[in-house]
Formats: sequence, structure tokens, C-alpha cells
Amino acid sequence: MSEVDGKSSPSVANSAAVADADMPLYGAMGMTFMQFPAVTTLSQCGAEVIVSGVPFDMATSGRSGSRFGPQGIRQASVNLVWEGARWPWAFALDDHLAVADAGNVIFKHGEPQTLVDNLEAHISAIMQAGKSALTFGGDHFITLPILRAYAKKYGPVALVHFDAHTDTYSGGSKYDHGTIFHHAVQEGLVDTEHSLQIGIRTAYTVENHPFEVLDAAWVGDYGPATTLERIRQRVGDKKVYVSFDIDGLDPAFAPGTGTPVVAGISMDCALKVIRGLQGLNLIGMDVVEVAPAYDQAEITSLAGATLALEYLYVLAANKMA
Ligand SMILES: [Mn+2]
Repeated sequence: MSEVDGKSSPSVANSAAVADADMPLYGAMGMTFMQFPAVTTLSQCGAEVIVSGVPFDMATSGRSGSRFGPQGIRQASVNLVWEGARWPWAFALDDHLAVADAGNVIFKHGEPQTLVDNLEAHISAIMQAGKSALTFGGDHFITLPILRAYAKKYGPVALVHFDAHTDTYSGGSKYDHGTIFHHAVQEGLVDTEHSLQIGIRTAYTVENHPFEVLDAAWVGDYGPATTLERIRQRVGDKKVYVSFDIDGLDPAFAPGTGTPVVAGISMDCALKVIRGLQGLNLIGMDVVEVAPAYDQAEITSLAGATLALEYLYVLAANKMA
């Protein structure tokens, strides 16, 4: 197990900049993702990618519980640490990409706007430090403040979005995990001409829908290679943000989520598509809607952890290319 020697696994890692009085019940964490080093001061951290957890599920319309997603994913990543070089990659991630875990973004429970403000500020700080973000939800609402921070730096970004739902509904409250991409488009955060939604299998207004949709049945029929062709055509050389709602997967592969829908994409297909993003201009990723209370044997948390790790390998491969 020499691969993991020298890594720290602190009992608590969290921003020293925030007063203890603001700590939510589940803000502290017991371990880091993949046993990456914990970081509290971004400007003094040498890592290129910063992992953060966002234990927020107040915007959930169905079953709540994704506030436990970050700790579930970190816990499940224990299963992935032993493998020095992840199959089928021919190198060890640690040799080519520096990653650190910044702990969880905190906010005042019952006051969602504090999450919106703190999360955008946190992601902006990561941007200002010249790093990219890998963020674990929390419900899908967290992607909106993240995209605001990204758009501030890069302008409208291309979005590659995996989900059972388009999350483009125009109704709902200001804090709603089903309206975020409606607002992201309205606010000009996303370059829809170069964006796709993959794995969709719920109703949306097809007329004038701004995103290209590769629905779950289409992906099942045509497979990962053709799916990747369409992604590459649509995205081109634009800066790409990846948002992975774990309910894009079939509930057989991800039962632990708030709004499951049957007949989703398989884990095998999802891994091949994420792995195939190699060569694209990737700038960030989130994995959202993992709700461990509805999980079985950590299937969903392990799926989330594995997709995130695979994304990191793609970033490392891009660097090496
Ligand atoms: Mn969804």
C-alpha cells in the first residue's frame, strides 16, 4: 500500500475563515476524498484540483438526504484508494495530478442564501488561486452558484450534463433543484449552443429547448462511442463544465438518490463516456444528488466516487498529452 503512504487523513478539515458558530451539524468531515491531502488555505496549496463537499439539500423536491452525499462519496472512495493505477489507465493519478480536499462548504441551516453566497465565494476563490473545482453535492441546486463563479472567470461555459431530468423548469421557487439550468441560461452562464443533456427520461418542453438532448433510450440504443461523437461535435474546443446528477444512472446502479427514474444509463456506459472526454477542454465537475440513506451497500456512493476519480484521471491524461 505504498501508494497511499504520506497522505494525511485528518479528523476534521474545514475553512478556518468561518466562525464556529456558523458550523452546521453535518459540516465537519471525517476523511478526505481518496485520502488526498486536506487543505484549509487555498493560496498556499499546490494542488491543481480542489475537492469540496456541499452538504445542502434544502432545494430537493422529492426525498431529501443528499446533504450526506459528500461524506458518503468520501467514505466510498476508501474502496478506490488501494489501486495505485486505476484500471485501465497506465499511470498512477498521484504521479501526474495534484489534488486536495478542502472539506465542506458551510452555511446557516434554514437560510439557503448563505449557501448561495458562500459557495459562489468558495468556487471563486478556487478560480482565483488558478485551480479547478471538483464538487460533491448536495442536491443539484448547488450547480447554479458554481456556474456563476465559473462564468465570472470564463464567460458562458459549455455544459455536459448527465441527468434523468433536464432541470430547466421555469416554475418553482428561487431555491429549487429542478430549475437551475433555466436560471443558468437566463443569466447567461451556459453556452447552450455547445451544451448537451444526457440520460434524460422525463418530460420537458421540446420546442425551443436550448440544449441538445441525448435521452437515456437513445444512449442505450447507440452506446457510448456514438454518444461521445455527439458530445465532441457539440462541445468542440469550448471550455466544458461537467455536471453529473447521479440519477442519470439507472436506479439499479444508483438507488440512493432523491428523485429516481427507471431505465437510465448503465455504469459501464457512464464510465466509458466520462473516460472518453479526454482531449476536451475540461474546467470543472460536480457529482450531485447522492443520498446515502436510500442507498444499498454503498452502490450509489461508490458510483459517484468512481465517476469523480475517473474524471481526475481524464484531467491527468489531458495534462500528459
Ligand atoms: Mn435529476
